[in-house]
Amino acid sequence: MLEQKRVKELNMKCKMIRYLTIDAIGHLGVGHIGGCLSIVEVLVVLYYNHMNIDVNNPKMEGRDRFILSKGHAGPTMYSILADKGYFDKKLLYTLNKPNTNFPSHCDMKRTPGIDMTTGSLGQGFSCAVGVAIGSKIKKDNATIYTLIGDGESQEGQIWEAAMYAAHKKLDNLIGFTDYNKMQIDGTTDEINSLEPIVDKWKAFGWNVMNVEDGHNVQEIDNAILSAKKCKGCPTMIILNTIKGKGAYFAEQAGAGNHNMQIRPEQIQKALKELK
Ligand SMILES: Cc1ncc(C[n+]2csc(CCOP(=O)(O)OP(=O)(O)O)c2C)c(N)n1
Ligand SMILES: [Mg+2]
Repeated sequence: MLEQKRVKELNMKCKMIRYLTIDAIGHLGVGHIGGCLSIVEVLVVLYYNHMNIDVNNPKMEGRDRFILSKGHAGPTMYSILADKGYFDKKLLYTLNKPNTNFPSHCDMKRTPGIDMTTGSLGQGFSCAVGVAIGSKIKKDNATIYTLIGDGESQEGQIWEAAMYAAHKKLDNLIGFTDYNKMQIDGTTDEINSLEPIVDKWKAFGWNVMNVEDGHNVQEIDNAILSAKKCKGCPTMIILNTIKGKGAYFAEQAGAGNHNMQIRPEQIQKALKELK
């Protein structure tokens, strides 16, 4: 269990990361605000409580990796990496502008701290499986974390990689599903339901955990601690989240919040609510 003080600190971080992310996307006027805001808590718990990384040595041998397979949520990653000191926070305002090092989708050749180029749904997850195999061969004791979307989980490539990860007994691989129940055109249940999602991952040979509230830092932390103890197979942690969490206009837009235009007054109000 985390100490109450730590829970408070992590929740404050989440607020700040939301603030930076909404501000950066708002500055641009358009972006994947919904999918960026549903993953704030898991990224905060990982980057501030678990990952073995070194901001002064971003390519450190044997570091833990995080691969954001739903690469369209790059802006949340940039807020975290800026806060950790990988680059100046002011650069967040260059998001997706010409010649930026902060494209809306993650690019490992541009952004310090990004370990895999992602955005073509399904591919990042396969890359994570490859990196986990590499880490086993090197025996460097790294943990490889990856996060997929629920819409992304409709990609066949996800299940090919899932099968292989279990076959290779990758207990150094911890996956998260951002189960916000929404994709580009509507709800996952309408378009191509993932249910029964827990049973599917179990059937593929994974250790599976279902986090009822994917915005609760304590529940996420417990799940990660338990996943780290699991031996002989990879773990998938299902996070029940809300797309657009924490920005009133995005939550209200429902499925319309995927890649939405945002007005300055909406940003101002949302940022004020976070203060
Ligand atoms: C292979 C591929 N097909 C289509 C797209 C376009 N696309 C980008 S995001 C997205 C929806 C993804 O939904 P989900 O995984 O639920 O992520 P969320 O929007 O909830 O963050 C789609 C279809 C893509 N990036 N890659
Ligand atoms: Mg989704």
